[in-house]
Amino acid sequence: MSLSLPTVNPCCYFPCQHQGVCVRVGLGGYECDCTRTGYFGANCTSPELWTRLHNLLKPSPAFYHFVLTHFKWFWDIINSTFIRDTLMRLVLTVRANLIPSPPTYNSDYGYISWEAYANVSYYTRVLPPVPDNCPTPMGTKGRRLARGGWHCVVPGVGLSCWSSTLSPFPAQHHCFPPALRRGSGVCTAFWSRLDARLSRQVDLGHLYGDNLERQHQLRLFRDGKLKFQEVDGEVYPPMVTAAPVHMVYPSAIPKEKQLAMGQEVFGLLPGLCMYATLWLREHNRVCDVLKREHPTWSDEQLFQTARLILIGETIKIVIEDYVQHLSGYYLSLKFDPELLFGTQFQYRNRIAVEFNQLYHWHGLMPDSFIIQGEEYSYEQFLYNTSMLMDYGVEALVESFSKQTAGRIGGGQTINANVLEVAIGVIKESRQLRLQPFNEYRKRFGMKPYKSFQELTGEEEKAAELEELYGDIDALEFYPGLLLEKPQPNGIFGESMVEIGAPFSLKGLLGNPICSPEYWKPSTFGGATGFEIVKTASLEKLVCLNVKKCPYVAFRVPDAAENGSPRGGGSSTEL
Ligand code: ISF
Repeated sequence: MSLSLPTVNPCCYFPCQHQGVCVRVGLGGYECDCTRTGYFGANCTSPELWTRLHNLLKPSPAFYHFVLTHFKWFWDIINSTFIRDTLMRLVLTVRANLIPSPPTYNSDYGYISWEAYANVSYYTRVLPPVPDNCPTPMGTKGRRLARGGWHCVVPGVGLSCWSSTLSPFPAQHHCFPPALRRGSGVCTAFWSRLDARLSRQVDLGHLYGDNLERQHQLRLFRDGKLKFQEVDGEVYPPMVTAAPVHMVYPSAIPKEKQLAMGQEVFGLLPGLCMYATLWLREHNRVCDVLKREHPTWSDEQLFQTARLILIGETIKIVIEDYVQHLSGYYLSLKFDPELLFGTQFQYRNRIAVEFNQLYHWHGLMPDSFIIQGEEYSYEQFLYNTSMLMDYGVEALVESFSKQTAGRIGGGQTINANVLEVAIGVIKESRQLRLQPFNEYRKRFGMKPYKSFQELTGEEEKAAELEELYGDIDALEFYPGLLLEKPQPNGIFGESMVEIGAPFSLKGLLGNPICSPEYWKPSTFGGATGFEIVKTASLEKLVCLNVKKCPYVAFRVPDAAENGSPRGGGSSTEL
């Protein structure tokens, strides 16, 4: 590589391919460490023999995505054979192998260090930061100064597609590491508290709180149950006056109207309060089941065992309902930790900056919320404290299940009310010096895009992006994910799946309950509890906890009838 300026860090060029590690040597030199990459040569570009063979046989992501989302008759057969297990094992191992475990870098350490390993208050990261003092913000490519005005490049029209508004809520983290440099912020999702500092696991912190003091305030200390209140014969989370925990609400809302939930920001959206209510009812229901079987058990043992059961249920639902829906696959996904028992798999997890960035799916939020035919604006919906109990869980579940969500891929409009969040993600990525989108494409086994046209599949946005970035290799991570052309009938592009799936699956199966030591009936209070975990579903979560079972799905009913988006017809653009 010719380097005219001896002061430029050669690693700014990202010279090392195939996961080779770039190390600066001497004044202007570098070395690529190609150990165990399957490649050799100065830049790890020459494949070893078996790598060459492997590459020849390896199907492209586009190919297997096509196969997995077409030929329903074929998959209907596969799903009833042992091949389903074999494929699921393959999916899990191939995806999990893309995540470094133990974790490697963080935003302060672009090289392996004990500090980065041991300091769990940081998000980890898969790719090290762009080195300091590179010629351009993205290394050596693109413009010297990133231009502002992000809303200009998240254009596009209309909402579309087939996800119900029941699905955005899981993806809402609502929390954004404020001005915390180096991304050590706290983040929460419906199914996992994405908190790099604490458990880094699906631990249902949104239900139980993220520390013992909060948990104790939320507990009834009777029969393992959580505190609750009854309104019109229905169970809801208690008010803050009865369970004194800090909740984030506008100051105008008095404590008597604030619901107390494990996650302090859940008051923001009635959809989150609805999920909190469902899981609260489920916890107390499971406690009743356990108490019947184990009348001698203490409150503590009932509580702890119920919590493990709920964690198991959550993972089951996330894989077999939520990810199944997002993937659009005809292969029937399976949550079965035993699939991994014969393989090498590490039961640990740490949340990565990249996962946190990628999971800001605010594009799924609709423009307004239709509850029982009544339209609510964001202003009426956010921090609406009466909606949950006025309508009840059934009506909310049914309404969210039937309303079409927005779309993520293809640069669709992000609703103005959540646009600030998207802008915040990009600002954070700059502060954290995230590597370019194309470097992530390569890291996760995809070919880098050669042009903006190839990325977006059209001309107009491509030209706009060309103007802004100057070079496809300078495109940033999050904008790349949002602007990539969606896969046929999908809600997002190839990269979101190829990069998101490894983080997602590693986080789900890396849970201790999936380890051989934990995954047995006794952990869950016996065969009954184990069975609850193994047979959990979104529908059961709802229907066992309401009086009249509503329509419940991550998929809007229309799309289900059309067979869209799983192959066949094209998705409906509204
Ligand atoms: S991405 C995602 C779920 C959560 C995130 I973040 C998916 O889109 C996803 C899609 C497919 C699969 C997994 C996750 C499947 C199982 C696969 O690994 O291909």
